[in-house]
Amino acid sequence: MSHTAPLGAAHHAPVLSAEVRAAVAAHRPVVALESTIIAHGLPRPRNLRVAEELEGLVRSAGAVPATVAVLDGRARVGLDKDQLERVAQDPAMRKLGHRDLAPALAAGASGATTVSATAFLAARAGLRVFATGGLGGVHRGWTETQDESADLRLLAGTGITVVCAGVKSILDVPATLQRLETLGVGVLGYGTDRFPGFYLSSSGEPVDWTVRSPEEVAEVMGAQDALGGPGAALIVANPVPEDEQLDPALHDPVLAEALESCRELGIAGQAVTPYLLDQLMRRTGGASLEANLAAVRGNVALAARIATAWAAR
Ligand code: PSU
Ligand code: MN
Repeated sequence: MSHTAPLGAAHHAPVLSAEVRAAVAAHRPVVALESTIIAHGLPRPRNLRVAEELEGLVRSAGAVPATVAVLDGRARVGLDKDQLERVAQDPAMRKLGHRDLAPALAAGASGATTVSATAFLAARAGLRVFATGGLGGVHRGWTETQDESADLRLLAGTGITVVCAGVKSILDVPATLQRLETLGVGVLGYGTDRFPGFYLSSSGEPVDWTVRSPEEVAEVMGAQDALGGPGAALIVANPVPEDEQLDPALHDPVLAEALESCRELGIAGQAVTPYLLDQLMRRTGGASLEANLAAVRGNVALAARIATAWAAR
């Protein structure tokens, strides 16, 4: 390393893949993708096919995918084929929120990044658009557990546009929307005036702002930049199409059973969300998985169009 390189722990800086680095430098559209959904939110071996499919969706829309993960103590933005395979297949991949990044880098550990860690690393790498399934948020029973996903606080201080199907329906959705308001995170309904419900097209809660095209989202991003001030995320809440949603009549009773079982087993902390998603999948005979995948696909495709509209400005 030359003496002009940054002193200290330069080897802990995020590593952009060559493709992502070139795209960022040339202001071409890039979409950040998280890896926790791959490693901990979807069953093997389908998760690898989904990871590849999502990257393919971004590419076919003319943008560059940047899946984010930590491998052997390196934070990576943009993975090659082998690295993506490892995220999907290695059972030792940890679940890393933003606060876990420094210890993971220092320990040389490997892990998948949640929304909080992905949004942080993607923004550091200069990316503006990020797609996921459903955000974390305030869990039901918050008064007992104080379980609120670190996603919310991180998004409050990170200037990135997150395309999602709302927040996971296993959460207390009205409380999460209230927290987003308090934290100053903007919420745009994409083609809807109802906040989407992750597996369901609508959570029944209203949203204050509706946009109808990627160009409109880019306009909001531009206005946010022009205003200046502390960066906060912009949430583009994109509903799963009604004909691909989970049957709403199935959702509520099955979720109640899953929550009960989670309580009985005393599952807490980072394990709660993967446990509930898995329980819903089992108790709906796989139907929740299909709805989750439909939501993610729609979000990734929309994120690619938003990144393209943003790059064209
Ligand atoms: N969206 C999905 N499936 C997932 C997640 C999002 O469709 O598994 C992940 C994201 O990584 C999100 C995390 O940040 O779930 C939330 O976990 P927690 O509630 O422990 O913060
Ligand atoms: Mn939590």
